[in-house]
Amino acid sequence: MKQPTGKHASPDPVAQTTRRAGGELHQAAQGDQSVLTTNQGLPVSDNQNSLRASPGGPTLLEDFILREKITHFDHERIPERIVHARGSGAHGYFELTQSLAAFTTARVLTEVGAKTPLFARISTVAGGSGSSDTPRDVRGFALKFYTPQGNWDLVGNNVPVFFIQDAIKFPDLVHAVKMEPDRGFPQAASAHDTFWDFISLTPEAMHMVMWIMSDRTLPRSLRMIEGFGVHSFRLINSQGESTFVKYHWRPKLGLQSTLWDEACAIAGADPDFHRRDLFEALTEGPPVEWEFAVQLFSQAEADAFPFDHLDATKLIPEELVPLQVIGRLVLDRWPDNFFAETEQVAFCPSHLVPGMDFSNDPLLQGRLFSYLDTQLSRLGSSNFHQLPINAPKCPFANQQRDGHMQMGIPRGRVAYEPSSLTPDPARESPATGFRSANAPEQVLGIKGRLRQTSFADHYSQARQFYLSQGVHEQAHLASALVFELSKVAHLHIREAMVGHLRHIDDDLARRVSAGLGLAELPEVPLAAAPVQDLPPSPALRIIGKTPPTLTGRALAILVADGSDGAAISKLVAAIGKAGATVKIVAPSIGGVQLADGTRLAVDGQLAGTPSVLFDAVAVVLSEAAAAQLSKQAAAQDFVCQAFAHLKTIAVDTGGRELLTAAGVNPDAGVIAAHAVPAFIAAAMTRHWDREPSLRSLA
Ligand code: HDE
Repeated sequence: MKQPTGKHASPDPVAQTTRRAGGELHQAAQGDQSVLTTNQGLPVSDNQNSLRASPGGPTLLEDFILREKITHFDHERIPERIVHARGSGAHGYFELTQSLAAFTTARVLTEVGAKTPLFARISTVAGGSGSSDTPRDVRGFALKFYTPQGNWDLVGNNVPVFFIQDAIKFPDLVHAVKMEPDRGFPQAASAHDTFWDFISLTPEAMHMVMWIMSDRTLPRSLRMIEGFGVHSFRLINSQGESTFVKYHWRPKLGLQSTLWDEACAIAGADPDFHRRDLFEALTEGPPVEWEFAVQLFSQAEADAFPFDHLDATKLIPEELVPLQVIGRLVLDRWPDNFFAETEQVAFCPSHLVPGMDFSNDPLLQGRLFSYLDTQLSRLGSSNFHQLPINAPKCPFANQQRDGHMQMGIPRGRVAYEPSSLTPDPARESPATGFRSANAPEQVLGIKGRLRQTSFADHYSQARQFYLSQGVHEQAHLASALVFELSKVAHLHIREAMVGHLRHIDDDLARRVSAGLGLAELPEVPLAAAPVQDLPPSPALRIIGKTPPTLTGRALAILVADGSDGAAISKLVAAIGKAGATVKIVAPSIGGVQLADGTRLAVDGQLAGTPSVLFDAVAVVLSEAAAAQLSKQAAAQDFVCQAFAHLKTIAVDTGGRELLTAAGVNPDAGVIAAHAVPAFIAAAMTRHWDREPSLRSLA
């Protein structure tokens, strides 16, 4: 008989014993699962009434079925993530289209055509797990690739830079942005004193400030954000040579954001806006896709950059090191269970595979410690890798044993290595195992709490970002700063921030100063390094970067009793053909009776389905309905807000009447409902030229 080996031959020890297809835990290990049981498999006869001493008497302690059920319920929650608590997950795969074999031995990056399964979690940062989806915030974009050589976690964000240069400042940053500890608010908002106090005293954050005040932090959909690995990593080839790499992923649906007041209104209308959008897209629509790209560069090239690429407050402009698209990242399946998968997934930047390595970025180095540590407290056991969502899908074997909630049953007497007592023990593999890069660097020096002088330039890339933006995006950024700093009670913090802006762009500083009503422009603070004039990088914009499209967007048609069914049908068909979804909105969810007497089903009731939830709207109303709706605030808001958010509006005669009642002066973005192709073409983008007439852009 073959000796047991101590190897965990199964990629998923849980699967062998308790998991059935679909990832669902057995309630009863075998047989008829239609019978309700306790966790011990005991069939339950009555799940409605607890065991009482008499009909009106006390409940008996003996009722172990009640106690098991309540006890399990009492322990259902685990600590939420200290940051990125609110997130949505999705399954998918990565398909390599261009081999990086010259640079790495990692199979996930060398086997063209191979589909590597992955799990993605996209999150906000500051808010708790129950906060809304659309605050102004960075989005985390974490990827777990289940590669044949082990799990590779690429734990990125939708912004390519970060607030700080050294991990030791991270707890301060997070404490500053989270709700203030004495009052417990604000939730999911950076617009408060402690955040801006910390930032105003942290000049290295200024580049990130430009990004978070831009529309990048107001995504229209999680399907329409970019992803960045942020740090420089290393790839190692079969000769042991190392190349630096930055990872990028770009949405096939294009980059798109909302406006600030639109994002605020969405939070009220649908706090789950992004989660619902992703859920609906993955359960009803085609898979969602990103182009996966890399920037590759050598140490010699890095030495010539006008900044230090190991400083996570810096990016490498695409114009300097072009992006090479090497694959497709596809999300195609909503998780079966939110807790088991999205909540329990545990990403760690230290999870990489042979052929990859870290760089000396001091922020990254700190992250290598933090994530494993946080999973231990969040998931409560060093066996968190055994959870189905975290377990590698390749074989894994070692002599680590025991611990809380050990779910496998390791066999045999040997739990050490090397051993002679097993014929087939798991051994290290010098040929295929992970090796740290043999990078051409000598780590010699005097130990100390150090920061390189090459990390001293805090303003040049902030200036480059601001000056790269178009006129509308610059205005949004200035308005965002005015909004946020207006929520700061302490004048000296507002002034200090405007002082920093003077290094970035004097016009920006003036606009924000005027918006805040400061008596005079504050002093310019000392800069640790001269501010460089770097060439603008158009790739940093949103507007204009994405070709106009309706694919993946959502439109609404506002109708009521007496609406023209033929006009509605033509619009619905054309919207569908353009790749967008369409929802019928009406005063009542019970449906409407069209002019021809037929009934039309309705997707949303007007008061609960405002136009902020859509990319463009059409209003098709009989004159009688228009007269009635013209007196309704919800109907007026529907068109007013669509107009204010620069959306295309199609109207028939009744719809035009509603516009007039709402005080909307039609412009080129208001199209006749019968001019369907013109409506579809116009709906593919916002009407930016409308904006100056609607809001004073600080
Ligand atoms: Fe994180 N970060 N982080 N972070 N981070 C966490 O890990 C941390 C940083 C990012 O969907 C925590 O599992 C430190 C940069 C994402 O589960 C924690 C530092 C970037 C997620 C942690 C950083 C990120 C996290 C909290 C500075 C972009 C959510 C819960 C050295 C490249 C992952 C957890 C998910 C989560 C620590 C900075 C991205 C506490 C110490 C830079 C997407 O471990």
